[in-house]
Amino acid sequence: MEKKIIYSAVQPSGNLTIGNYAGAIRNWVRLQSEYDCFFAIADMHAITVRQDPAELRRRTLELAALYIACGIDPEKCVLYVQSHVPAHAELCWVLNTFTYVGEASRMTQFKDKSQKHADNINMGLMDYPVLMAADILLYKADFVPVGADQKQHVELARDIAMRFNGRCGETFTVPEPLILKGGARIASLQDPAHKMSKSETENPNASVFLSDDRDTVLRKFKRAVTDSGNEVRYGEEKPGVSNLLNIYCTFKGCTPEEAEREFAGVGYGDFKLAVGETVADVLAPIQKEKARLLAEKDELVSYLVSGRERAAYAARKTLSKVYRKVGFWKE
Ligand code: ATP
Ligand code: LTN
Repeated sequence: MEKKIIYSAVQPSGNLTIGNYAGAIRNWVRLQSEYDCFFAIADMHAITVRQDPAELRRRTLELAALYIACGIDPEKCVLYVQSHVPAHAELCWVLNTFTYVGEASRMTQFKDKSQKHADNINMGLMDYPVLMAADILLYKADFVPVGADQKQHVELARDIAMRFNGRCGETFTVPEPLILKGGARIASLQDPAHKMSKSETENPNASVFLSDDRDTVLRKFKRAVTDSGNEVRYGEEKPGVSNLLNIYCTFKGCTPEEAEREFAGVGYGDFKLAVGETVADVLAPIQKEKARLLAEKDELVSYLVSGRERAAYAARKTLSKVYRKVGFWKE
């Protein structure tokens, strides 16, 4: 039986946080044996917010190394850089004509980012989910594993696919978001009402980065906000502690009940230390492998070149079909 197809991507727009790991990459590693997977580095999405060119280049390679260090097997999966495959921009243009301005402007991320970058509300920011739909639809993805914040974009991709199929005939697979339980939303350590984000740089203690050394990880958890009371348990009135428990379970691989039992009678200080140590233990081997891959670049580059070729082949097939369906002439 043919394997179902998975597609996902992360933008090289900042240092990855444990939120990106828990909500995205960690889950991909588990999916790669069961599905045919395409994992991209979404550099075209990243430039919707101003980037320093040299930094973007550096981060792109770093993200590729990180994918592999986290356990993505570049021989099993297609791991590639989005801008290396021109079909993304080409399909995006066609899909733009199947997307309403009203739909795009209702996207939560567009509204958030417009507020955050009020001096640069560019067309790309609004077109972001259409480019994302192009990513997904080019590879006929059945499932798109993402954190809860991206669900709305995958739903728009579904709507665009159905609209195109309805008008031009069966062309695209209609994708489904795959929101995995646990780690789907890791909140900021300083404000549990907001998600932990890699572009949050104002408060240095809000996000734990995958590149943070042990001391930094422990310090950030030590400073994490907790709640009133002194019991370590889940509860709506305990958003800070619940977030820390969530992180603990994700990194330890245990259930919420097991974690609550383990920390019964333990004070906030010791609890935060235990969470920090657990996270730091998981990060250490990832950091070591990432450093090795970046030091011996040839291996990394060869994975990305092979990924580009495999991705371009699959994408070209879909794009040719779309061009035919919309009526573009070809000799
Ligand atoms: P930015 O701050 O640049 O918008 P981000 O940190 O929100 O970035 P993205 O590149 O938008 O990260 O997301 C990459 C993947 O990580 C997505 O699948 C997203 O859902 C997931 N993700 C991001 N932040 C979190 C989080 N705090 N908890 C769980 N998953 C997350
Ligand atoms: N917008 C996504 C990254 C992304 C993506 C995709 C995710 C770009 N293209 C296609 C899934 C499928 C993000 O910021 N997380």
